[in-house]
Amino acid sequence: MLPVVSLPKACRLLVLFYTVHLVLILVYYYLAVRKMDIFQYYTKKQQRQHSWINGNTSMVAELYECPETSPLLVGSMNVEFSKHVDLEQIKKDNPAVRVGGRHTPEDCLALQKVAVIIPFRNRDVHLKYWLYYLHPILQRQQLDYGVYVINQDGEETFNRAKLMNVGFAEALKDYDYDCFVFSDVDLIPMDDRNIYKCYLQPRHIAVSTDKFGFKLPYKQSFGGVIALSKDQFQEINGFSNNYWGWGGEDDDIYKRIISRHMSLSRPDAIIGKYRMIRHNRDVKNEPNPQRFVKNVRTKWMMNSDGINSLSYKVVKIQKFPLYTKITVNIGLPKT
Ligand code: UDH
Ligand code: MN
Repeated sequence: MLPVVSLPKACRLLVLFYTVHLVLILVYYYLAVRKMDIFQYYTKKQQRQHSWINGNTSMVAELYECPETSPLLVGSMNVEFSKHVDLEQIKKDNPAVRVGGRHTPEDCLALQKVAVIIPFRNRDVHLKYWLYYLHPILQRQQLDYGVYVINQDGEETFNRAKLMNVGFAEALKDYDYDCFVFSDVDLIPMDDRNIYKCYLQPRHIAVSTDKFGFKLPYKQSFGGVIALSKDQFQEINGFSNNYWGWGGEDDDIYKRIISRHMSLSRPDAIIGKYRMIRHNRDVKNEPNPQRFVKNVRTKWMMNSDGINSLSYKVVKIQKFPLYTKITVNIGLPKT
């Protein structure tokens, strides 16, 4: 039997033992949490290195994600087409744009990698204005972006939608883009808060164009400038390849979106303001009389007509200082 006097001493030892135990547990947890922090730090750093290597530069910088809203935006802007613009000067004014029209924000990790696809033939004057206005805007929007001008080779009937599909396929060979903005060459945004990025639903970006009195021409319209994520575009099998001549391809892609149970996202009519450079209808892009009949069949045709049936021949790829020009033979309409 223990003597009475030794009992408090045993208690003291017990308390000491449990205190040491508790301290050890606390130290262990503290170290475990720190280790997790360190682990996360390294994964983040790896992400950074990865993004810089993809951007063709060996620089490794301490970067964090860009904010949801860029602090560089200025809001509404004056847009006019009377001033003379010069490609050399545009390049000088945008020193951070890399060859091929690529840009990656310098001090943060862009939230999206955006390929801007422009269907094109014989519109060099319009393209100059587009580059003059859009490069500064896209940089202020803190996007990791590239500009792809898809130039239809030859003099045959124009096919805007097929050129868009080619742009999607070719841009993906260049970089791991996750968002695709499809833009006419003659449309210039009047507000840089209209972000050229992708949303949870396909985005109609050019909603309020001067040509239509700064209004949506009709509720289902989905033309001019639109944005779809890679997944959204694949989900609808891209654009149709079979709209030759002017019109109908924008209503077709709208129907594809609705038939896959997606909806549209749009900016408001103020932020969505656009100017279109005035022009006449181009030769070999006359209104397509078949467009209405084709629009009726979208739902049945879309599974077999789109990026899964796309065929074309690249004629030339030119990496200019402000854009990548891909000249492509897209063939002839089926007779
Ligand atoms: N495009 C070309 N070259 C062409 C045809 C079309 O680059 O020969 C591209 C270009 O990106 C253009 C887009 O396809 O912005 C759409 O063609 P568009 O500008 O002709 O389409 P829009 O809806 O046509 O503007 C309306 C015709 C306006 C005629 C008005 C006459 N008063
Ligand atoms: Mn136009």
